[in-house]
Amino acid sequence: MRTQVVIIGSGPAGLLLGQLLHIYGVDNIIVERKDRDYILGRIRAGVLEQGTVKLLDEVGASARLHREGLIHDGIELVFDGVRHRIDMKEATGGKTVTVYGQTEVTHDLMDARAAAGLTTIYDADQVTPRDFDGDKPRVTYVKDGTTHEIACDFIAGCDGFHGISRQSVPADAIRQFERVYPFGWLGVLSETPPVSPELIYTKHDRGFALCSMRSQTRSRYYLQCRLDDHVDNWSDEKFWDELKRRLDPEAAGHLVTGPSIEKSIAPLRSFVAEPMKFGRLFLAGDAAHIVPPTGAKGLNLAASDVHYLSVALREFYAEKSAAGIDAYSTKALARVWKAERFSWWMTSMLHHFADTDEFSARIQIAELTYLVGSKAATAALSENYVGLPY
Ligand code: FAS
Ligand code: PHB
Repeated sequence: MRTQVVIIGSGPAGLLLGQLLHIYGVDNIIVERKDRDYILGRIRAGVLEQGTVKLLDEVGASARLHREGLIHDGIELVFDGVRHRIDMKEATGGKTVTVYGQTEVTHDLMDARAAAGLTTIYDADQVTPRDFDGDKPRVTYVKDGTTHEIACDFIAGCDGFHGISRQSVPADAIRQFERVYPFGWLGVLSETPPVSPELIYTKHDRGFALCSMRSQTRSRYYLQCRLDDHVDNWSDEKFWDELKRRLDPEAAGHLVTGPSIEKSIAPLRSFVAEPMKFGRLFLAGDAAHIVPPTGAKGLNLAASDVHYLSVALREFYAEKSAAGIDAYSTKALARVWKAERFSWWMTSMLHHFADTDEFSARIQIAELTYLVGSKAATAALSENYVGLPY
């Protein structure tokens, strides 16, 4: 087989890149190790920046998003038992976010890809990017016991944090920056109405909590938990009781509980690999960087990466110019590090650090008190949360 770009990974980064390249007239094949249902079974992000929505508009995969997505003008912060609203729309001159699950984004992109008749190879084992340091890269994989090869011009590593692409880069060609946080997030999905119309981020001595949603009838909640914790330690009843203890009295009183339909624990880390280009291999999305989900940036960074990469590849084929692909890594990393900073800041401000001293605890409260009392600080949080310009 031969194509212009082989995309490794059928998550949001790979799927959105595939559609952008398609509308730009660049042929592409996606090679994915799991199957469609497994990918759609993963519950992850929930908040889309306006830039991400615009890219989904551009590839014609946003009709359901505009029907079912929830436009949010603000978020709420709770500390010392008091709730404070951050009016992001007012602070950014009209910008908002859309609450719409990553699972739905992935579903819509898969449907758009199928409608365009584009090739996705699922259940591909031993996917391996090869010869990307030359001008004849190729990708091999095993399916149904047979080894296959796809010759191409470029390889896009959109295979997530645990993927093969970053691991295929020689160790001396890549630098990695990481901070692992001493806690995780225990997430629950429930068919219950959201506790409040907007997201509530809570700082509490017992730990961080987040109240989010997927629709007016489906809610998503998170509790900061120990890294060595396990979902089996958390009955639904224990989860709801702990969530109520961390919320402000009004939210705790309004919380509608019910059976969990998904329960999982995710570790939190900040991670960046530099550069994001190695010859004819590009990294995009979680393959290149990870943010703690506190700032709702992970999925949105994947979108901006593939925006830069698709424009660069369109320029290569349409204008025979390598300027865009040569500049991709620098351009993407500039936005990545700003999102890393914001996600680290939100995480540091809102979580309980067991080893923290009294001084650090006071600084956290001072940070929050200043934030909700300052137009400038509110504007700074808001412009990062709704998404910095591309
Ligand atoms: P993905 O990991 O989504 O997709 C990579 C794809 O590559 C997968 O389908 C995988 O099967 C495939 N793959 C991997 N190795 C391969 C190989 N060797 N060969 C072929 N295919 C391979 N972000 C938020 O903003 N908010 C959240 O609340 C949030 N929660 C999260 C919870 C969890 C448990 C995780 C892991 C992430 C969470 N994220 C969250 C971040 C998440 O949304 C990512 O940013 C987003 O999935 C990034 O998309 P991709 O880069 O496409 O990577
Ligand atoms: C979610 O709805 O899953 C979500 C929302 C905001 C975050 C993290 C996760 O910061």
